[in-house]
Amino acid sequence: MKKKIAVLPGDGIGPEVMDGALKVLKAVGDWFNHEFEVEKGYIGGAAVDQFGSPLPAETIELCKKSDAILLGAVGGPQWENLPKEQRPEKGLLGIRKEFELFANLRPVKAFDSLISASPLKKEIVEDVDMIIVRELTGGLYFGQPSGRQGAEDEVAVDTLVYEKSEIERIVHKAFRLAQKRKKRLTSVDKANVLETSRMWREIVNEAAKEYPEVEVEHMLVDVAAMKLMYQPGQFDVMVTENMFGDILSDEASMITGSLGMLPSASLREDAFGLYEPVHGSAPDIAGKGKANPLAMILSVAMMLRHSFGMQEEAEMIEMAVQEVLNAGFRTGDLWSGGRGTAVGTEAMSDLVVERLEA
Ligand code: GGG
Repeated sequence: MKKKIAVLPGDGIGPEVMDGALKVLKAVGDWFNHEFEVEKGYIGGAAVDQFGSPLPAETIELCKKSDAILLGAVGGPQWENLPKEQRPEKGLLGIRKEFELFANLRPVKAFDSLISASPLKKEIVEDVDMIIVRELTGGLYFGQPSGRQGAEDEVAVDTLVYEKSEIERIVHKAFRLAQKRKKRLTSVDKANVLETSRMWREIVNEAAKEYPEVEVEHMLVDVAAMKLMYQPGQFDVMVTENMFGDILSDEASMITGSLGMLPSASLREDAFGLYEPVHGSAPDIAGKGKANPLAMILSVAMMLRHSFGMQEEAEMIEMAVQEVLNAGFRTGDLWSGGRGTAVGTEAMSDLVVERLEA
């Protein structure tokens, strides 16, 4: 099979973890005789430096002629004081909006050999196999007005807006996913305070009539945050709005041992998608060869499965990652001393590639 992939390494540790992921992609392509044509583009701070914009037209064009997008990370202190429209994060938000990638799937499951790496108790972590479905193109991240107001900019405004259709499409996506899994859906909101959440609940209740086999519960976001730390095994599919999903998935990453383990897929209704690690650009370790490449590598597996229908290829990557972890190799974020072997970004990626080639 022949596929074209837009590769946007971005900033900070993005390029390092992307290098490892591309080696993995090549190894899978060679094994299965697929032709993965990759073309690199700019996004985030790197794009600001090159083109003066965090999402240049060249990048949008590249993505339009591709079958999927792989993205590393965006952001860094050197761009923090730029005007809002030029900040690296605007590139990421912009690409999600441009391609209507409204559903961000973030699976949370600890690899067996990492259960002890989680700060949570073993018996809490071992049952977890959940997926967070985060709405990605609405809510506080995009609502208008947004910015400073008042004669002296003494008021800061962010607006939380959701249109019915935006909630409907993410809720139905989550129900369909729940149908294929354990048929349990937790909808997370703040309906005791927010109007958008009240509408969210109404829409979930209405949609639920079309999926009678799916058991639905509503949960306030504060309760969900607490339950993720002491009863995460009760969740299967969790659907929530943009900001809550961002926060809850970082929290849930602790179940897997590290934020460096969490991949994600940003999808719409067709096969096209953007795949990126949940983690950001980690400027404190950028360029030091310390970053964990596994979330980026596992994002490649998600791309193969969701965008290209390559189930066997995706499983082969996940198995290779499992074997490397079982053999005791750990990047710094997973390393707590004791037995095992501490490795850096490149070595970890090469170990996965070795397993794929074996
Ligand atoms: N790979 C994800 C990344 O770069 N995240 C940085 C960031 O700005 N994220 C905002 C968001 O995901 O909403």
